[in-house]
Amino acid sequence: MLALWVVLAVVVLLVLLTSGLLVRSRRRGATAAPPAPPAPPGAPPPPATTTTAPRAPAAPVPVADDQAVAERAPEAAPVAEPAAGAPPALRDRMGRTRGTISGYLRALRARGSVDEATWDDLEEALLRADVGVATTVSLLDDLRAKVRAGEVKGTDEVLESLRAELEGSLSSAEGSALAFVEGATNVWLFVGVNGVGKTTTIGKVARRQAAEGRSVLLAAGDTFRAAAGEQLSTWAERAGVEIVRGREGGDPSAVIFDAVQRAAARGHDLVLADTAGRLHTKVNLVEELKKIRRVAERPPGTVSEVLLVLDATTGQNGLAQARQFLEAVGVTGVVLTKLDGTAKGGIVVAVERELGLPVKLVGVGEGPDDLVPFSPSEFVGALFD
Ligand SMILES: Nc1nc2c(ncn2[C@@H]2O[C@H](COP(=O)(O)OP(=O)(O)O)[C@@H](O)[C@H]2O)c(=O)[nH]1
Ligand SMILES: [Mg+2]
Repeated sequence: MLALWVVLAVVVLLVLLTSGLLVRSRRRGATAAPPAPPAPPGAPPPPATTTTAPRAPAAPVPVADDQAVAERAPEAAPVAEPAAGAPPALRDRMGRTRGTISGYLRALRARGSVDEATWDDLEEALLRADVGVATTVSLLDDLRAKVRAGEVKGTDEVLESLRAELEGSLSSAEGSALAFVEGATNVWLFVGVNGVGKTTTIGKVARRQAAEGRSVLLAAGDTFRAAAGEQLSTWAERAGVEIVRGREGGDPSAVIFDAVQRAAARGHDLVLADTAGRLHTKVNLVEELKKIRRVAERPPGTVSEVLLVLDATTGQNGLAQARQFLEAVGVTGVVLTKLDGTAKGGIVVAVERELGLPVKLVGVGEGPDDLVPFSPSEFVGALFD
């Protein structure tokens, strides 16, 4: 009897042991990483990170105004993010603006005939998209005249004509690449009020320009806020480019001057200069920007772009702000940011027609690749299709 109990106990022990082992081995199987899926045919090789890394440090450059330039970073090669990817499609990021306009257009097409309600709806659609009163009135007056003259008939033709008119009024920007003088130390100045996206845009531009083979150096000309320098340093690291920074509250012109000298000495061909959007109340911002520009122009510096950064979500108010910068610093083009977050994308049209400036770049998100060259045909196509 005792022997039977012993045999039973051994059997139970064995069963328990083997089931425990099984459970453990199953668990191990479940936590192991699944095998990587095979790469799709024709997939690109993993991006190289070395293309955007800064050059090896050279001999130190004399600092022109040592009270202003307190820090330079990074001396050691930082680890850059993977090479810049393809920018997103403009139309995919314009969802809110497209939503505003397309409802009206669908209703108009369904009605077919052109009457007073057609003009009211068109006016409402354009105003809601923040094309602006002056531009809307002038666009629709031209269209009405064409309908009266019998040149344009029916809703489809009216919409086609409006589309052509809009595209035509934006054509100054089609293919307007950012200006760059070969063999020079180019400076691209970024100006605009606080919060519009200057620093973020510089980070995105740095990444793309570096990926295209230019040797980029960032100049932290917003010395008003300590956080602005930190933010630009982070972007410099992400893009794998050098940065010249100043002391908080230091002279921004001195930072730009030092950055240009350093770029020339080290063979960087493009300086992206950040500026403050607001200064200490005693200092006039426009006067400061004029000084920065003069300093940046001193040989070997060549200011080839002065980009006014505007926030699309501020709509018509942004235009009013913009005017104060225009003449003072000789703006060459506009970067319109946050087009992804607004239903008021029509501001692009107002910027071009009312400021007479080309929109060169459009910000469509907060990520490093969320910046696209502006294409009028793509923009207008996204509104109408
Ligand atoms: N959604 C969106 N946010 C943006 C874009 N560009 C900048 N921002 C955000 O806007 C805020 C202000 O940007 P910042 O570069 O600091 O503006 P700055 O004061 O002009 O330098 C930040 O939170 C950015 O992430 C854009 O194109 N889309
Ligand atoms: Mg900033």
